[in-house]
Amino acid sequence: MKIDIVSIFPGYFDVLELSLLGKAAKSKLVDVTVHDLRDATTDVHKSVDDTPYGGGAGMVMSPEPWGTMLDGVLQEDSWLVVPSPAGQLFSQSLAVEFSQAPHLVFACGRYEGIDQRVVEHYRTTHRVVEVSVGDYVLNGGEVAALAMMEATVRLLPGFMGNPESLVEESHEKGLLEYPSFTKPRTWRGLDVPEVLLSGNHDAIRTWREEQSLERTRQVRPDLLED
Ligand code: JEK
Repeated sequence: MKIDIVSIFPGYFDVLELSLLGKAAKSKLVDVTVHDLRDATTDVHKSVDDTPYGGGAGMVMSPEPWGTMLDGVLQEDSWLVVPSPAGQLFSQSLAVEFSQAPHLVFACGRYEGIDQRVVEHYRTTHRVVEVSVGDYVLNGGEVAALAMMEATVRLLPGFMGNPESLVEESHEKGLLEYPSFTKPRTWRGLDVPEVLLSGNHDAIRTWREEQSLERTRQVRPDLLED
């Protein structure tokens, strides 16, 4: 999979070298290129923003550098992903869809976001997705893009040789995960639940299912509706 990222803070993505994503890159599973939006500006000040039509606080990213940059980066088969607090909520199912795309382009805005005509324009030629990573406000799209990339790349066949846990994830189907334990058996007076030491795999499976269900009831009852 090829991933291109456009941002005025390309340094944000230096962490990709250290992360699991870096390992995926070294194993040729993904090929990530980061672009500085300011390289697509034409004025001496390399300006990328302007005041909003209609008034209001803050600045809006100008469409011109985005158009220049994206015309160069987008291919026929690219999906354009635009992190936005007003986007559809990112989810595991969207991560699965992204993992099946040949080319993802992340357009990371700053300030109050990108002139909406950029999305409107590329919708006529490409699959464009405006996505939010949660109901809170970030300062830009970079951290959101990192989260979406990590969720996507770990699903690629061959990533970290981990098909087993992916099968398990698809079994859990919308419930929170059960708690995990490792050695020692007793830590600061706290014991590992007896059933996990029993060797009774039916009992362990049942206990884990109950734990998942109970945790979901307590913390995320919305996941249990219907
Ligand atoms: C992309 C710029 C910053 C900050 C104004 C007024 C209520 C805020 C844009 N889950 C997510 N949260 N935030 C983002 C995100 C934030 C971004 C950009 C993504 C580009 N910003 C910013 C304030 C406002 N709004 C109405 C909400 C707009 C995000 C994702 N993905």
